[in-house]
Amino acid sequence: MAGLAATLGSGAMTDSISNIKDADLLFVTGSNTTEAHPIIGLEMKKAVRRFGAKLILLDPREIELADFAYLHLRQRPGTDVAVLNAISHVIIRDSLANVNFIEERTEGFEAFATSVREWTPERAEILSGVPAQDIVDAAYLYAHARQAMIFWAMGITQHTTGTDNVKVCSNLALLTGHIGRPATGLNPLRGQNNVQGACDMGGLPNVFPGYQPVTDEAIRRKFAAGWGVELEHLAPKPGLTVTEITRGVLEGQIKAIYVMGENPMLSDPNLNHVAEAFESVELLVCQDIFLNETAQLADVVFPAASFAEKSGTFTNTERRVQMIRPALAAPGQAWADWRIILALAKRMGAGWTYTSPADIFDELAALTPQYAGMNHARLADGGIQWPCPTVDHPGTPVLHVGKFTRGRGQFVPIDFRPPAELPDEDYPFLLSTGRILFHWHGGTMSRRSPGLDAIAPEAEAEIHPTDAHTLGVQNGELVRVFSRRGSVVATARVTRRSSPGMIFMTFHYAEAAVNLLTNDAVDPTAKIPEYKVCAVDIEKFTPPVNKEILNEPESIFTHA
Ligand SMILES: Nc1nc2c(c(=O)[nH]1)N[C@H]1C(S)=C(S)[C@@H](COP(=O)(O)OP(=O)(O)OC[C@H]3O[C@@H](n4cnc5c(=O)[nH]c(N)nc54)[C@H](O)[C@@H]3O)O[C@H]1N2
Ligand SMILES: Nc1nc2c(c(=O)[nH]1)N[C@H]1C(S)=C(S)[C@@H](COP(=O)(O)OP(=O)(O)OC[C@H]3O[C@@H](n4cnc5c(=O)[nH]c(N)nc54)[C@H](O)[C@@H]3O)O[C@H]1N2
Ligand SMILES: [Mo]
Repeated sequence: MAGLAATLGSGAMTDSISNIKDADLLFVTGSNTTEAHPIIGLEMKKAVRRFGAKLILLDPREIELADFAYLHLRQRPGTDVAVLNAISHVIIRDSLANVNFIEERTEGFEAFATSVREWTPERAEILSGVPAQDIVDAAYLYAHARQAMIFWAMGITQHTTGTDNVKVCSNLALLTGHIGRPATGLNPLRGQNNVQGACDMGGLPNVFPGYQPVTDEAIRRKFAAGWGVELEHLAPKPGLTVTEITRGVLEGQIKAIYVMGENPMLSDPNLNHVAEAFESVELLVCQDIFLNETAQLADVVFPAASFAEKSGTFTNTERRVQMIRPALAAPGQAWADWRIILALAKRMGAGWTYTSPADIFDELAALTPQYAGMNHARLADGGIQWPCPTVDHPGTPVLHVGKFTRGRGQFVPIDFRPPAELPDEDYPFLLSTGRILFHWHGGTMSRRSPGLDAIAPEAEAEIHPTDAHTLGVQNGELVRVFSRRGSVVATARVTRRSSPGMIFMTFHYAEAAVNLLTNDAVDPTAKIPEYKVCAVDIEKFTPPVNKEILNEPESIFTHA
């Protein structure tokens, strides 16, 4: 895998945040940008209000960006392939495609054009609920724009069709040539402050740093030499993903888990299943800045220092590598993560000699082409965007200029597949999960802030007024939401933000851990779980004693 596919796999923005103001069209889908990426959200608002950009929003919910949208397409969750194929259909049908770009820069157009021939806007409307005329309008707006940027986040990827969804976005950019120039491109907004960096460092089961595949013997030789280890110690077989590890424990394949800065006991899907695995694994080691729900089950806990207490680099969503420096001393026995790992490696007999994060970075840069021209001394003067191949290279604000890394951009025909579990007679509502501005994931950090907890103190279930009326539920009353896998109690928030038949909840509240409900079906390629669609039912709830006790399993999910 090379080039565009690898970039999409690595999921970095192909363009830069500072170029957003220069776009005349923003296509945002599956990203609640003003809540989850508020700084980028500000740039989008500025582009629309101050610089006259048009915003197309493809999102099932009436999020804040809807107020800024020229066109808001509200699809049924899980029907993005239908809508985006239909937009491509109109672009080809009405001769809006960028023929020169397709000829010079792409391949696979004919097969792709054939694949979307049947995807009329009318057919997409039946599946998605988006009016056919809105699909036509979106096609014209996107194709006619001079500079159009596509943005997406978890609303696109957290599906069993996540990879397909990303590919249909890519087809759209190739069809119109909206890539490889400033203020265009495919711009996945990465989630955590350093998830981009973690992936760049090889924090994935199938690659070494820089997305270099473990299956390639030449690559393995290079890393064996660079790391000073025997070739046979570098496994040629890709490892397991998170959901596969959970299953691996239950099937007896996995004996030990070492968790660093993650809280799977709240963030993984189908928590009852996860709990079974984490309770039964022979050895569980957790390295975290707090004793989170997962660490509470651990045999060994290593206290780590937080971002504000250590030095190193974070790489953000636009591929910018930036230095962090300690502003505070780490409390108690907490150490920077690299020191903990180094100490452990030494006890296990590894001859590691690293003396600082700068030292580790130099080894990384020597083996990772995208980072080759960077070092801590250079980064001290400001962040640099990869690829940065040499020490005098300024970094790369826009990817794929003039040529795709892989050569030609590949069109990929994609057929529609429905989500793994849809509402039925027994579980008639569709549950979608995500975030609000005020909290962070399982709340391990944000719920320790009295200010944030005062603003958003309790778990809510967003429900449409029509459904609330049918169920006899008033705004602010308690409801029980339950799926085939579990049950939680939350406060009803009666609002038109979600459509009839849909419930939206966050996963920020341990006492109403929404992942007790979610489905652990995953995308076959990316292995990302389908957090955005599962079937639930909902009923009014009268608390007998204490609502916290009803969320199972009580001992683990009650927030400390
Ligand atoms: N305040 C805050 N900010 C955060 C985080 C946090 O926990 N709190 N977490 C960070 C992390 S790790 C991440 S990954 C990002 C996530 O950032 P986002 O992905 O923007 O956040 P989500 O709330 O998961 O929801 C994404 C959007 O997808 C929409 N959606 C739901 N179903 C579908 C669908 O089928 N198709 C489409 N196209 N859209 C759909 C939802 O309505 C929502 O607007 O946020 C980061 N920023
Ligand atoms: N239902 C549902 N579930 C989801 C999602 C969804 O949209 N819906 N989104 C998914 C997504 S995109 C994500 S990214 C995951 C997030 O899931 P997690 O990553 O499991 O969630 P966090 O709460 O961010 O956990 C981070 C942990 O890192 C610790 N930590 C913070 N800083 C440091 C540090 O410097 N060193 C160490 N060692 N530890 C540190 C924190 O204390 C915390 O315990 O959740 C996923 N789960
Ligand atoms: Mo994320």
